[in-house]
Amino acid sequence: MADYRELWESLGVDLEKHDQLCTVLPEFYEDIYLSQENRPEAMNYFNFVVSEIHGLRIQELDEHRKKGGKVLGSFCVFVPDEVIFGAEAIGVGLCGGSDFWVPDGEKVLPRNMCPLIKASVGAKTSGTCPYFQSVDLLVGETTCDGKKKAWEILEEHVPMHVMDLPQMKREKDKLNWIEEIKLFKEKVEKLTGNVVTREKLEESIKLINNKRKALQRLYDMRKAAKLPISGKDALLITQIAFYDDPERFIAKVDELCDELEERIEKGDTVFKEDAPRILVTGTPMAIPNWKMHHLIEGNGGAVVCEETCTGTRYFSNLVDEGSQSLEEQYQALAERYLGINCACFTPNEGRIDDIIRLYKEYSADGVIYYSLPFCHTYAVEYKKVKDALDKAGIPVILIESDYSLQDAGQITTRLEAFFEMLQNRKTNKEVAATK
Ligand code: BJ8
Repeated sequence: MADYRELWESLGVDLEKHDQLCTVLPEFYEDIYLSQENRPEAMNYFNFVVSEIHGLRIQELDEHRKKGGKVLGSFCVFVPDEVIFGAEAIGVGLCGGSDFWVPDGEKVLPRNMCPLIKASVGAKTSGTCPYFQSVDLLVGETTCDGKKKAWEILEEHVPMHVMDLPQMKREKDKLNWIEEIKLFKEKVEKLTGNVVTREKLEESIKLINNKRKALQRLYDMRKAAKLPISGKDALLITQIAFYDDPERFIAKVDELCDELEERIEKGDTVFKEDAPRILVTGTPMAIPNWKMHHLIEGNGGAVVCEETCTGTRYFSNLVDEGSQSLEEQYQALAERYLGINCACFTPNEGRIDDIIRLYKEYSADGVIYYSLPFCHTYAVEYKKVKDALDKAGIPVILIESDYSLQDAGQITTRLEAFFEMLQNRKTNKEVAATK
Protein backbone atom coordinates (compact mmCIF):
# COMPACT_ATOMS: atom_id res chain seq x y z
CA MET A 1 0.00 0.00 0.00
CA ALA A 2 1.25 3.49 -0.83
CA ASP A 3 1.84 6.01 1.95
CA TYR A 4 -1.47 7.58 2.95
CA ARG A 5 -0.37 9.00 6.30
CA GLU A 6 -0.78 12.59 5.22
CA LEU A 7 -4.29 11.89 3.99
CA TRP A 8 -5.23 10.03 7.18
CA GLU A 9 -3.81 12.85 9.28
CA SER A 10 -5.88 15.40 7.36
CA LEU A 11 -8.98 13.32 8.17
CA GLY A 12 -8.17 13.34 11.88
CA VAL A 13 -7.25 9.64 12.07
CA ASP A 14 -5.40 8.62 15.24
CA LEU A 15 -2.26 7.51 13.41
CA GLU A 16 -0.61 5.65 16.25
CA LYS A 17 -3.65 3.54 16.99
CA HIS A 18 -4.41 3.12 13.30
CA ASP A 19 -0.91 1.66 12.82
CA GLN A 20 -1.84 -1.09 15.28
CA LEU A 21 -4.92 -1.94 13.22
CA CYS A 22 -2.89 -1.93 10.00
CA THR A 23 -0.42 -4.47 11.36
CA VAL A 24 -3.12 -6.99 12.30
CA LEU A 25 -5.23 -7.01 9.14
CA PRO A 26 -2.73 -8.21 6.46
CA GLU A 27 -1.70 -11.23 8.51
CA PHE A 28 -5.31 -12.03 9.33
CA TYR A 29 -6.25 -11.78 5.63
CA GLU A 30 -3.33 -13.92 4.57
CA ASP A 31 -4.30 -16.69 6.99
CA ILE A 32 -7.95 -16.69 6.05
CA TYR A 33 -7.96 -15.78 2.37
CA LEU A 34 -4.61 -16.11 0.68
CA SER A 35 -4.12 -19.59 2.12
CA GLN A 36 -7.06 -20.89 0.04
CA GLU A 37 -6.13 -23.11 -2.90
CA ASN A 38 -7.27 -22.86 -6.50
CA ARG A 39 -8.94 -19.47 -6.10
CA PRO A 40 -10.30 -17.82 -9.26
CA GLU A 41 -7.81 -15.45 -10.92
CA ALA A 42 -10.33 -12.61 -10.86
CA MET A 43 -10.22 -12.62 -7.04
CA ASN A 44 -6.99 -10.65 -7.43
CA TYR A 45 -9.00 -7.47 -7.77
CA PHE A 46 -10.74 -8.11 -4.46
CA ASN A 47 -7.40 -8.94 -2.80
CA PHE A 48 -6.18 -5.60 -4.06
CA VAL A 49 -9.24 -3.81 -2.66
CA VAL A 50 -8.57 -5.32 0.77
CA SER A 51 -4.88 -4.42 0.60
CA GLU A 52 -5.99 -0.84 -0.14
CA ILE A 53 -8.94 -0.89 2.24
CA HIS A 54 -7.89 2.32 4.01
CA GLY A 55 -5.98 3.69 1.03
CA LEU A 56 -7.18 4.06 -2.52
CA ARG A 57 -10.93 4.21 -1.83
CA ILE A 58 -10.36 6.78 0.93
CA GLN A 59 -8.33 8.83 -1.54
CA GLU A 60 -11.21 8.62 -4.03
CA LEU A 61 -13.67 9.80 -1.38
CA ASP A 62 -11.28 12.62 -0.49
CA GLU A 63 -11.00 13.73 -4.13
CA HIS A 64 -14.80 13.64 -4.43
CA ARG A 65 -15.12 15.83 -1.33
CA LYS A 66 -12.44 18.25 -2.52
CA LYS A 67 -14.55 18.80 -5.64
CA GLY A 68 -17.49 19.71 -3.39
CA GLY A 69 -19.10 16.26 -3.33
CA LYS A 70 -20.49 14.67 -0.16
CA VAL A 71 -20.06 11.25 1.41
CA LEU A 72 -22.80 9.55 3.45
CA GLY A 73 -22.28 6.59 5.76
CA SER A 74 -24.98 4.06 6.62
CA PHE A 75 -25.44 0.98 8.80
CA CYS A 76 -28.35 -0.86 7.29
CA VAL A 77 -29.53 -2.21 3.94
CA PHE A 78 -32.75 -0.22 4.33
CA VAL A 79 -31.00 3.09 3.62
CA PRO A 80 -31.76 3.72 -0.08
CA ASP A 81 -28.46 4.23 -1.92
CA GLU A 82 -30.45 5.36 -4.96
CA VAL A 83 -31.29 8.66 -3.23
CA ILE A 84 -27.65 9.20 -2.21
CA PHE A 85 -26.23 8.55 -5.67
CA GLY A 86 -29.16 10.43 -7.24
CA ALA A 87 -27.85 13.54 -5.47
CA GLU A 88 -24.35 12.88 -6.84
CA ALA A 89 -23.13 11.92 -3.37
CA ILE A 90 -21.34 8.66 -2.46
CA GLY A 91 -22.73 6.16 0.03
CA VAL A 92 -20.55 3.81 2.09
CA GLY A 93 -21.55 1.06 4.52
CA LEU A 94 -20.01 1.59 7.96
CA CYS A 95 -20.96 -1.42 10.07
CA GLY A 96 -17.96 -2.49 12.16
CA GLY A 97 -16.89 -6.12 11.90
CA SER A 98 -13.60 -6.02 13.79
CA ASP A 99 -12.88 -6.98 17.37
CA PHE A 100 -10.25 -4.23 17.37
CA TRP A 101 -12.95 -1.57 17.81
CA VAL A 102 -15.00 -3.33 20.49
CA PRO A 103 -13.02 -2.08 23.56
CA ASP A 104 -13.46 1.54 22.43
CA GLY A 105 -17.17 0.93 21.88
CA GLU A 106 -17.40 -0.49 25.40
CA LYS A 107 -16.09 2.76 26.84
CA VAL A 108 -19.36 4.47 25.94
CA LEU A 109 -21.81 1.54 25.59
CA PRO A 110 -22.82 -1.31 27.89
CA ARG A 111 -20.63 -4.39 27.47
CA ASN A 112 -23.64 -6.68 27.16
CA MET A 113 -24.66 -5.53 23.73
CA CYS A 114 -24.22 -6.58 20.10
CA PRO A 115 -20.56 -6.44 18.94
CA LEU A 116 -21.59 -4.94 15.61
CA ILE A 117 -22.88 -1.85 17.40
CA LYS A 118 -19.94 -1.69 19.82
CA ALA A 119 -17.45 -2.00 16.95
CA SER A 120 -19.28 0.58 14.82
CA VAL A 121 -19.32 3.13 17.64
CA GLY A 122 -15.74 2.26 18.65
CA ALA A 123 -14.55 2.75 15.07
CA LYS A 124 -15.70 6.35 15.29
CA THR A 125 -14.77 7.20 18.88
CA SER A 126 -11.27 5.69 18.48
CA GLY A 127 -10.68 7.76 15.35
CA THR A 128 -9.19 4.75 13.56
CA CYS A 129 -11.63 4.22 10.68
CA PRO A 130 -10.86 6.54 7.73
CA TYR A 131 -14.34 5.84 6.29
CA PHE A 132 -16.00 7.21 9.41
CA GLN A 133 -13.63 10.17 9.24
CA SER A 134 -14.63 10.81 5.61
CA VAL A 135 -18.39 11.05 6.00
CA ASP A 136 -20.34 14.29 5.95
CA LEU A 137 -23.50 12.67 7.27
CA LEU A 138 -24.28 9.41 9.04
CA VAL A 139 -27.62 7.81 8.24
CA GLY A 140 -29.09 5.68 11.01
CA GLU A 141 -32.40 3.90 11.13
CA THR A 142 -34.86 2.70 13.76
CA THR A 143 -34.30 -1.04 13.42
CA CYS A 144 -33.13 -2.64 16.66
CA ASP A 145 -33.10 -0.88 20.04
CA GLY A 146 -29.32 -1.02 20.36
CA LYS A 147 -28.72 0.79 17.09
CA LYS A 148 -31.49 3.30 17.72
CA LYS A 149 -29.92 4.43 20.98
CA ALA A 150 -26.35 4.27 19.63
CA TRP A 151 -27.23 7.02 17.13
CA GLU A 152 -27.71 9.41 20.05
CA ILE A 153 -24.09 8.78 21.03
CA LEU A 154 -22.69 8.96 17.52
CA GLU A 155 -24.55 12.23 17.01
CA GLU A 156 -22.14 13.80 19.52
CA HIS A 157 -19.33 13.12 17.04
CA VAL A 158 -20.76 13.62 13.56
CA PRO A 159 -23.97 14.96 11.92
CA MET A 160 -26.66 12.29 11.92
CA HIS A 161 -29.96 11.68 10.16
CA VAL A 162 -32.20 8.87 11.38
CA MET A 163 -34.78 7.20 9.13
CA ASP A 164 -37.87 5.96 10.94
CA LEU A 165 -38.23 2.43 9.62
CA PRO A 166 -41.63 0.86 10.31
CA GLN A 167 -41.61 -2.44 12.21
CA MET A 168 -44.64 -3.85 10.42
CA LYS A 169 -45.51 -4.10 6.74
CA ARG A 170 -49.11 -2.90 6.56
CA GLU A 171 -50.31 -0.44 3.93
CA LYS A 172 -50.03 2.48 6.38
CA ASP A 173 -46.46 1.45 7.17
CA LYS A 174 -45.60 1.51 3.50
CA LEU A 175 -47.06 5.03 3.22
CA ASN A 176 -44.94 6.12 6.21
CA TRP A 177 -41.85 4.63 4.63
CA ILE A 178 -42.49 6.54 1.40
CA GLU A 179 -42.63 9.75 3.48
CA GLU A 180 -39.37 8.79 5.24
CA ILE A 181 -37.63 8.29 1.90
CA LYS A 182 -38.88 11.71 0.79
CA LEU A 183 -37.64 13.34 4.01
CA PHE A 184 -34.29 11.65 3.47
CA LYS A 185 -34.20 12.99 -0.08
CA GLU A 186 -34.78 16.53 1.23
CA LYS A 187 -31.97 16.10 3.75
CA VAL A 188 -29.58 14.83 1.07
CA GLU A 189 -30.55 17.63 -1.31
CA LYS A 190 -29.86 20.21 1.39
CA LEU A 191 -26.51 18.65 2.23
CA THR A 192 -25.30 18.31 -1.36
CA GLY A 193 -27.00 21.32 -2.91
CA ASN A 194 -28.12 18.96 -5.70
CA VAL A 195 -31.73 18.29 -6.60
CA VAL A 196 -32.72 14.63 -7.01
CA THR A 197 -34.64 14.87 -10.26
CA ARG A 198 -36.68 12.08 -11.85
CA GLU A 199 -33.92 11.60 -14.44
CA LYS A 200 -31.16 11.40 -11.85
CA LEU A 201 -33.14 8.98 -9.75
CA GLU A 202 -33.84 6.87 -12.82
CA GLU A 203 -30.10 6.68 -13.45
CA SER A 204 -29.20 5.79 -9.86
CA ILE A 205 -31.99 3.18 -9.68
CA LYS A 206 -30.46 1.52 -12.76
CA LEU A 207 -26.96 1.73 -11.29
CA ILE A 208 -27.88 0.14 -7.96
CA ASN A 209 -30.07 -2.45 -9.72
CA ASN A 210 -27.06 -3.36 -11.88
CA LYS A 211 -25.01 -3.89 -8.75
CA ARG A 212 -27.74 -6.19 -7.45
CA LYS A 213 -27.85 -8.04 -10.77
CA ALA A 214 -24.07 -8.60 -10.68
CA LEU A 215 -24.35 -10.09 -7.19
CA GLN A 216 -27.35 -12.18 -8.22
CA ARG A 217 -25.26 -13.58 -11.09
CA LEU A 218 -22.42 -14.38 -8.67
CA TYR A 219 -24.78 -16.14 -6.27
CA ASP A 220 -26.32 -18.14 -9.13
CA MET A 221 -22.86 -19.64 -9.72
CA ARG A 222 -23.02 -21.01 -6.20
CA LYS A 223 -25.97 -23.18 -7.12
CA ALA A 224 -23.65 -25.38 -9.22
CA ALA A 225 -23.06 -28.97 -8.06
CA LYS A 226 -19.31 -28.34 -8.27
CA LEU A 227 -18.76 -25.02 -6.54
CA PRO A 228 -16.38 -22.76 -8.49
CA ILE A 229 -15.81 -20.31 -5.61
CA SER A 230 -15.58 -20.54 -1.84
CA GLY A 231 -18.21 -19.09 0.47
CA LYS A 232 -15.48 -16.99 2.06
CA ASP A 233 -14.68 -15.33 -1.26
CA ALA A 234 -18.36 -14.73 -2.05
CA LEU A 235 -18.85 -13.16 1.39
CA LEU A 236 -15.85 -10.89 0.86
CA ILE A 237 -17.27 -9.67 -2.45
CA THR A 238 -20.62 -8.77 -0.85
CA GLN A 239 -18.83 -6.96 1.97
CA ILE A 240 -16.80 -4.96 -0.57
CA ALA A 241 -20.01 -4.06 -2.43
CA PHE A 242 -20.88 -1.76 0.48
CA TYR A 243 -18.07 0.69 -0.16
CA ASP A 244 -16.46 0.15 -3.55
CA ASP A 245 -17.22 2.37 -6.53
CA PRO A 246 -20.42 0.76 -7.91
CA GLU A 247 -19.52 0.86 -11.63
CA ARG A 248 -16.05 -0.58 -11.11
CA PHE A 249 -17.45 -3.17 -8.73
CA ILE A 250 -20.08 -4.31 -11.26
CA ALA A 251 -17.43 -4.69 -13.98
CA LYS A 252 -15.13 -6.70 -11.70
CA VAL A 253 -17.90 -9.01 -10.47
CA ASP A 254 -18.93 -9.63 -14.08
CA GLU A 255 -15.32 -10.48 -14.99
CA LEU A 256 -15.21 -12.92 -12.10
CA CYS A 257 -18.53 -14.49 -13.13
CA ASP A 258 -17.23 -15.07 -16.68
CA GLU A 259 -14.35 -17.01 -15.16
CA LEU A 260 -16.69 -18.90 -12.81
CA GLU A 261 -18.87 -19.91 -15.75
CA GLU A 262 -15.84 -21.47 -17.43
CA ARG A 263 -14.94 -23.24 -14.20
CA ILE A 264 -18.43 -24.69 -13.91
CA GLU A 265 -18.24 -25.94 -17.48
CA LYS A 266 -14.94 -27.66 -16.74
CA GLY A 267 -16.13 -28.95 -13.35
CA ASP A 268 -13.32 -27.04 -11.64
CA THR A 269 -14.18 -26.74 -7.95
CA VAL A 270 -12.60 -25.40 -4.76
CA PHE A 271 -14.15 -28.03 -2.48
CA LYS A 272 -13.92 -31.76 -1.88
CA GLU A 273 -16.73 -33.66 -3.55
CA ASP A 274 -18.51 -34.65 -0.34
CA ALA A 275 -18.29 -31.25 1.42
CA PRO A 276 -21.64 -30.56 3.14
CA ARG A 277 -23.36 -27.59 1.50
CA ILE A 278 -24.32 -25.00 4.10
CA LEU A 279 -26.84 -22.18 3.98
CA VAL A 280 -25.94 -19.51 6.54
CA THR A 281 -28.77 -17.36 7.86
CA GLY A 282 -28.90 -14.62 10.49
CA THR A 283 -27.14 -11.42 11.45
CA PRO A 284 -24.88 -9.53 9.04
CA MET A 285 -21.13 -10.18 8.83
CA ALA A 286 -19.51 -6.79 8.42
CA ILE A 287 -15.97 -6.69 7.05
CA PRO A 288 -13.62 -8.16 8.41
CA ASN A 289 -15.91 -10.61 10.19
CA TRP A 290 -14.99 -13.79 8.30
CA LYS A 291 -14.95 -15.98 11.38
CA MET A 292 -17.95 -18.23 10.79
CA HIS A 293 -17.21 -18.90 7.11
CA HIS A 294 -13.57 -19.60 7.95
CA LEU A 295 -14.57 -22.11 10.62
CA ILE A 296 -17.20 -23.79 8.44
CA GLU A 297 -14.91 -24.13 5.43
CA GLY A 298 -11.83 -24.88 7.52
CA ASN A 299 -13.71 -27.86 8.94
CA GLY A 300 -14.73 -29.32 5.61
CA GLY A 301 -18.03 -27.52 4.90
CA ALA A 302 -18.90 -25.36 1.89
CA VAL A 303 -21.00 -22.23 2.36
CA VAL A 304 -23.32 -22.01 -0.65
CA CYS A 305 -25.44 -19.00 0.30
CA GLU A 306 -26.03 -16.38 3.01
CA GLU A 307 -29.55 -15.33 3.91
CA THR A 308 -28.17 -12.24 5.66
CA CYS A 309 -27.74 -8.54 4.97
CA THR A 310 -24.22 -9.30 3.75
CA GLY A 311 -25.85 -11.82 1.45
CA THR A 312 -29.18 -12.18 -0.33
CA ARG A 313 -31.03 -9.53 1.68
CA TYR A 314 -28.68 -6.94 0.21
CA PHE A 315 -29.39 -7.64 -3.45
CA SER A 316 -32.61 -9.65 -3.80
CA ASN A 317 -35.43 -7.90 -5.62
CA LEU A 318 -34.85 -4.97 -7.94
CA VAL A 319 -36.47 -1.55 -7.85
CA ASP A 320 -39.02 -1.28 -10.66
CA GLU A 321 -37.40 0.80 -13.42
CA GLY A 322 -40.65 1.63 -15.20
CA SER A 323 -41.76 4.59 -13.02
CA GLN A 324 -42.94 7.66 -14.93
CA SER A 325 -42.82 10.25 -12.14
CA LEU A 326 -40.88 11.01 -8.98
CA GLU A 327 -43.90 9.94 -6.95
CA GLU A 328 -43.95 6.55 -8.66
CA GLN A 329 -40.20 6.20 -8.13
CA TYR A 330 -40.60 6.73 -4.39
CA GLN A 331 -43.34 4.12 -4.33
CA ALA A 332 -41.12 1.70 -6.24
CA LEU A 333 -38.25 2.31 -3.82
CA ALA A 334 -40.49 1.79 -0.78
CA GLU A 335 -41.90 -1.37 -2.32
CA ARG A 336 -38.47 -2.89 -2.96
CA TYR A 337 -36.99 -1.98 0.40
CA LEU A 338 -39.98 -3.18 2.39
CA GLY A 339 -39.46 -6.57 0.71
CA ILE A 340 -36.36 -7.06 2.92
CA ASN A 341 -37.13 -9.56 5.64
CA CYS A 342 -35.20 -8.30 8.68
CA ALA A 343 -35.99 -9.78 12.09
CA CYS A 344 -36.84 -6.30 13.39
CA PHE A 345 -40.23 -6.72 11.63
CA THR A 346 -43.21 -8.43 13.13
CA PRO A 347 -44.49 -10.72 11.82
CA ASN A 348 -41.57 -11.81 9.65
CA GLU A 349 -42.85 -14.98 8.00
CA GLY A 350 -41.27 -13.92 4.68
CA ARG A 351 -37.83 -14.69 6.09
CA ILE A 352 -38.83 -18.29 6.86
CA ASP A 353 -40.11 -18.71 3.29
CA ASP A 354 -36.83 -17.26 1.99
CA ILE A 355 -34.70 -19.66 4.05
CA ILE A 356 -36.64 -22.71 2.83
CA ARG A 357 -36.59 -21.48 -0.78
CA LEU A 358 -32.84 -20.76 -0.69
CA TYR A 359 -32.11 -24.11 0.95
CA LYS A 360 -33.75 -25.80 -2.04
CA GLU A 361 -32.37 -23.47 -4.74
CA TYR A 362 -28.78 -23.91 -3.54
CA SER A 363 -29.20 -27.66 -2.88
CA ALA A 364 -28.02 -27.14 0.69
CA ASP A 365 -27.60 -30.03 3.13
CA GLY A 366 -28.06 -27.99 6.29
CA VAL A 367 -28.62 -24.54 7.75
CA ILE A 368 -26.42 -22.68 10.21
CA TYR A 369 -28.33 -19.97 12.03
CA TYR A 370 -25.71 -17.40 13.00
CA SER A 371 -26.49 -14.76 15.58
CA LEU A 372 -24.32 -12.11 17.14
CA PRO A 373 -24.65 -12.11 20.97
CA PHE A 374 -27.31 -9.79 22.41
CA CYS A 375 -29.14 -9.50 19.09
CA HIS A 376 -32.59 -10.14 20.51
CA THR A 377 -34.57 -9.93 17.28
CA TYR A 378 -32.56 -12.65 15.51
CA ALA A 379 -32.13 -14.77 18.65
CA VAL A 380 -35.88 -14.78 19.37
CA GLU A 381 -36.75 -15.42 15.74
CA TYR A 382 -34.70 -18.63 15.85
CA LYS A 383 -37.58 -20.54 17.44
CA LYS A 384 -39.99 -19.81 14.60
CA VAL A 385 -37.34 -20.57 12.00
CA LYS A 386 -36.35 -23.84 13.71
CA ASP A 387 -39.98 -24.98 14.05
CA ALA A 388 -40.56 -24.38 10.34
CA LEU A 389 -37.29 -26.06 9.30
CA ASP A 390 -38.00 -29.07 11.53
CA LYS A 391 -41.38 -29.38 9.87
CA ALA A 392 -39.78 -29.22 6.44
CA GLY A 393 -37.14 -31.81 7.44
CA ILE A 394 -34.25 -29.34 7.15
CA PRO A 395 -31.37 -29.74 9.64
CA VAL A 396 -30.41 -26.54 11.47
CA ILE A 397 -28.12 -25.48 14.32
CA LEU A 398 -27.85 -22.16 16.11
CA ILE A 399 -24.40 -20.68 16.63
CA GLU A 400 -24.14 -17.51 18.64
CA SER A 401 -20.72 -15.92 18.46
CA ASP A 402 -19.01 -12.55 18.68
CA TYR A 403 -15.88 -11.33 16.89
CA SER A 404 -13.30 -12.84 19.25
CA LEU A 405 -11.67 -16.18 18.46
CA GLN A 406 -12.01 -17.51 22.00
CA ASP A 407 -14.87 -19.84 21.13
CA ALA A 408 -13.32 -21.19 17.91
CA GLY A 409 -12.55 -24.59 19.47
CA GLN A 410 -16.04 -24.99 20.85
CA ILE A 411 -17.63 -24.01 17.52
CA THR A 412 -15.36 -26.46 15.68
CA THR A 413 -16.58 -29.33 17.88
CA ARG A 414 -20.19 -28.42 17.14
CA LEU A 415 -19.54 -28.07 13.40
CA GLU A 416 -17.83 -31.46 13.26
CA ALA A 417 -20.83 -33.10 14.92
CA PHE A 418 -23.26 -31.25 12.62
CA PHE A 419 -21.35 -32.21 9.47
CA GLU A 420 -21.16 -35.84 10.57
CA MET A 421 -24.91 -35.88 11.10
CA LEU A 422 -25.43 -34.34 7.63
CA GLN A 423 -23.14 -36.94 6.07
CA ASN A 424 -25.00 -39.82 7.78
CA ARG A 425 -28.28 -38.37 6.62
CA LYS A 426 -27.04 -38.21 3.05
CA THR A 427 -25.73 -41.77 3.15
CA ASN A 428 -29.02 -43.04 4.58
CA LYS A 429 -30.95 -41.24 1.84
CA GLU A 430 -28.70 -42.72 -0.85
CA VAL A 431 -29.09 -46.21 0.62
CA ALA A 432 -32.89 -45.78 0.78
CA ALA A 433 -32.93 -44.63 -2.86
CA THR A 434 -31.21 -47.81 -4.01
CA LYS A 435 -33.77 -50.08 -2.29
S1 BJ8 B 1 -31.93 -5.01 7.80
S2 BJ8 B 1 -30.20 -7.18 10.00
S3 BJ8 B 1 -28.60 -4.39 8.44
S4 BJ8 B 1 -31.08 -3.93 11.00
S5 BJ8 B 1 -27.15 -4.23 15.09
S6 BJ8 B 1 -30.16 -6.11 14.44
S7 BJ8 B 1 -27.02 -7.74 14.71
S8 BJ8 B 1 -28.51 -6.26 17.59
S9 BJ8 B 1 -27.63 -5.31 11.84
FE1 BJ8 B 1 -29.31 -5.20 10.48
FE2 BJ8 B 1 -30.64 -3.58 8.83
FE3 BJ8 B 1 -31.86 -5.68 9.92
FE4 BJ8 B 1 -30.01 -6.03 8.11
FE5 BJ8 B 1 -28.98 -7.45 15.74
FE6 BJ8 B 1 -26.76 -6.11 16.20
FE7 BJ8 B 1 -29.11 -4.84 15.98
FE8 BJ8 B 1 -28.00 -5.89 13.86
